[in-house]
Amino acid sequence: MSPDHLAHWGAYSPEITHGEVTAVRPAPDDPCPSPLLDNVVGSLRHPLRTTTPMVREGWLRDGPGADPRRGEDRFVPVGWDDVIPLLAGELRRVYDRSGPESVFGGSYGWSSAGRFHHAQGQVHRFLGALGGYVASVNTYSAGTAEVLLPHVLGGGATVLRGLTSWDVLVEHTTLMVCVGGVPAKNTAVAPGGRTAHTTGSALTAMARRGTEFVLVGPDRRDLPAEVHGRWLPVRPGSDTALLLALGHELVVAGLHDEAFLRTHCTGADTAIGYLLGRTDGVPRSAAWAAPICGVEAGEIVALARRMAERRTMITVTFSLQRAEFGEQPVWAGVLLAALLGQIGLPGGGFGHGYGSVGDNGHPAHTGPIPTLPQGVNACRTRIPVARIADMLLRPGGEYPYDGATHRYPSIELVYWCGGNPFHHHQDLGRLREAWRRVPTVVVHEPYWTSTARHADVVLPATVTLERDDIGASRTEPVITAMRAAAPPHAGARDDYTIFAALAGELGVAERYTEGRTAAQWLRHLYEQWRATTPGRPDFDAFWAAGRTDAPALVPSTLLAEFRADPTGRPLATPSGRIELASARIASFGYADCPGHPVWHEPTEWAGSPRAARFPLVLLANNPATRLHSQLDFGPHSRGSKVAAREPVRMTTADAAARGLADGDVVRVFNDRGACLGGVTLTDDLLPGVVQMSTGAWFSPVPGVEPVLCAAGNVNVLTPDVGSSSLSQGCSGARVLVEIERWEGPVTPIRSHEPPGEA
Ligand SMILES: Nc1nc2c(c(=O)[nH]1)N[C@H]1C(S)=C(S)[C@@H](COP(=O)(O)OP(=O)(O)OC[C@H]3O[C@@H](n4cnc5c(=O)[nH]c(N)nc54)[C@H](O)[C@@H]3O)O[C@H]1N2
Ligand SMILES: Nc1nc2c(c(=O)[nH]1)N[C@H]1C(S)=C(S)[C@@H](COP(=O)(O)OP(=O)(O)OC[C@H]3O[C@@H](n4cnc5c(=O)[nH]c(N)nc54)[C@H](O)[C@@H]3O)O[C@H]1N2
Ligand SMILES: [Mo]
Repeated sequence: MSPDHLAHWGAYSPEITHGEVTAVRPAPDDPCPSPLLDNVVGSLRHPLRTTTPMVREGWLRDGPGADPRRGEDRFVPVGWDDVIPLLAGELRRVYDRSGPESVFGGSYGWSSAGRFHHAQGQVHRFLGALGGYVASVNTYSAGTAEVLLPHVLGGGATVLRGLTSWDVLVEHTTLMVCVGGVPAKNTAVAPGGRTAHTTGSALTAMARRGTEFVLVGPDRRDLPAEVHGRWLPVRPGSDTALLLALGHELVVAGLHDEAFLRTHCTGADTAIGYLLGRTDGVPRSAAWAAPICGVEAGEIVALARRMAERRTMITVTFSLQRAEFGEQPVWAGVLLAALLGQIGLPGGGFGHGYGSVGDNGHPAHTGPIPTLPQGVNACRTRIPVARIADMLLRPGGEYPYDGATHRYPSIELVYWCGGNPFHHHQDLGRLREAWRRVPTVVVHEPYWTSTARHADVVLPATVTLERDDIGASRTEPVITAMRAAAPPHAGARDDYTIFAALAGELGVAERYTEGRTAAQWLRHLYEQWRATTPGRPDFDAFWAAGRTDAPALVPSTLLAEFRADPTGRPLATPSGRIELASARIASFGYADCPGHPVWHEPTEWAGSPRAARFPLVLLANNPATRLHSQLDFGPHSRGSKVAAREPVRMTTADAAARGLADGDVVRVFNDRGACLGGVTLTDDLLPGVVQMSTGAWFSPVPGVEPVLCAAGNVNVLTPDVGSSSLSQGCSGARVLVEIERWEGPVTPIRSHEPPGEA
């Protein structure tokens, strides 16, 4: 039987007893179903569900305004009939007084699978119908590369969307150098969900056919043991130095492909000049890189030679660019692959994020899939997504971004739907301060997340199992009829239904709904799609069958075509070629991102002055046991906790040096804040490196400054600085910390209970 539901972490069929999920059956053809499915059990009637509209007591009593109580205040239940006119009145007030440029509707977040009930799309449509809103651009995932790569390899389609397919790698790649690994945990997840998780089997097929793997990185767990990779344990943040040194070695040994550099690249002389130290007298040699990276020079030389002998794919994970100077490891990876002359050869070259997400490197459809039209946004003001706290703290302030100077708007109302900034943003103590300056914050949420707790108006949203929807995604062979499996919990309503009621109150119903109910929209979106995709059954037949075929999946051939005919099929860069040095980026004059790949010592790394106070490098990466913060209370996520806190993996030596043992509760801290975690000992990490995943629900202990999170949310520690002036991306991947035993009282985790009611 085909699965009848989709989550970002896979397709499944739920077993529901008395309105609650008691078990899940993964899609029968999924070779590697994700353990994250278990988190769905018990999630429908969980005590952390929002049940009725809630308004913050201080906001209700004193009206909109900056308020230090936001996040600590109690909530007042307000019925739907009262909350809709109340909120509509506030929206009208803000739009009339200050216009669309005072409403922030970026609303970044993964929300849930499903093409119609896509929370972010719905809020965009709604605010668009009201006249527009300040939007955000780029992602927390790959925001730095999203700005860099169009300059280097051409628009997003080239590398972020068009990786060489895994089956080509299985056939042709003889060496895969995995900078940041190909972490199996990450491939559980793909936007929109997949019915089959196939990245793991592709990796093992490669290993079986004799592909050699090298893991470059601080955590051995980042490459599945089955591929028997060699571990080159480089210090976090030093990868650029390694990649440059590998390139240097190719050049001095004469192993670089001069013809390819001449015919397919521009700026090779500048980049090579830097490698050789022609302008500053510092050759980026193996001997130069060895002490930076913490690996032997001989190892670097040997790896460079091996790469030149083999059909080599270099992959760099997204995490490397989620950091200060995050452009550099990506650009240096492209430079190295270009020096090898293998870009566009089957199974060779450069890939960004193989293994970062489960759909990367899989054929995708080029034809349309059913999609909710997001409407028009008449407001042109946008911010780079991770600059939210800066925007709220510095209205009218200027900032550089991708070659221009921009100005932050002055925000009076924040509307969030389908995301959790109090999970995803950095330096949460700073975000909390910024957030308290906004006059009004509105959040739709199925659960009492930390963002919901920091809102003034909280509207309870349904979850996917409570509504009909259409499931489809980029690399999925099928379109799925996602049928509702349970009634909405308590007073929860669909985002669409909520916005339709508000739109009615505000006189824009027709613009938002186009006169359709949610059920009519599903039929409309499907039929509209069917008109472009012949041979598919009508909506009723599709709904009865439970699925239909998506458009054909096509492997990407863009770089192969460019290789075959660089003038006839140029890249979408200024020169039409691979830009190893970019005249355009150089013309921006950014010291933190000059016109070619360079090594810059980051602020947050083991070799920096900060390390004297905070000597451990914390990898603050995406969690193995959930998607971000979603369902952190679910059985699989909860089962991973140590003493109910987020686990902190550390080596036996680093623990012993601090008198710590497995299972101890510790305080992980720096000058931005602290969080509590539970020690897990491991031998898979480089000494001096610790790892703690994102996504534990922010649980600030009242009255403690700087912020102390009892649950273990690492984003109280991470720096809220743009990756560079070019991209202004998220820098949350790594941070310096110190760890000590927690001697304080057993601090309750308040985020595991709903907030207080007035
Ligand atoms: N330090 C550090 N920080 C990071 C990262 C890191 O590696 N390190 N990773 C970053 C990355 S890559 C990302 S993508 C972000 C992820 O950040 P987010 O995408 O914001 O995280 P989620 O926990 O997925 O939040 C989605 C929210 O939507 C809610 N939701 C689900 N379905 C619906 C719905 O139908 N309607 C409504 N209204 N709400 C719904 C969920 O309950 C959940 O609270 O985090 C980033 N933050
Ligand atoms: N299970 C699960 N899977 C997910 C997600 C999730 O929340 N849960 N989130 C999804 C999303 S939105 C995204 S964007 C992707 C993110 O994909 P990535 O950004 O690739 O994932 P991360 O886990 O943050 O980082 C991958 C690995 O990089 C290593 N690393 C960190 N810093 C360095 C460094 O300086 N050098 C080297 N060499 N390695 C380093 C870490 O050990 C880490 O395990 O994951 C997706 N997959
Ligand atoms: Mo992401």
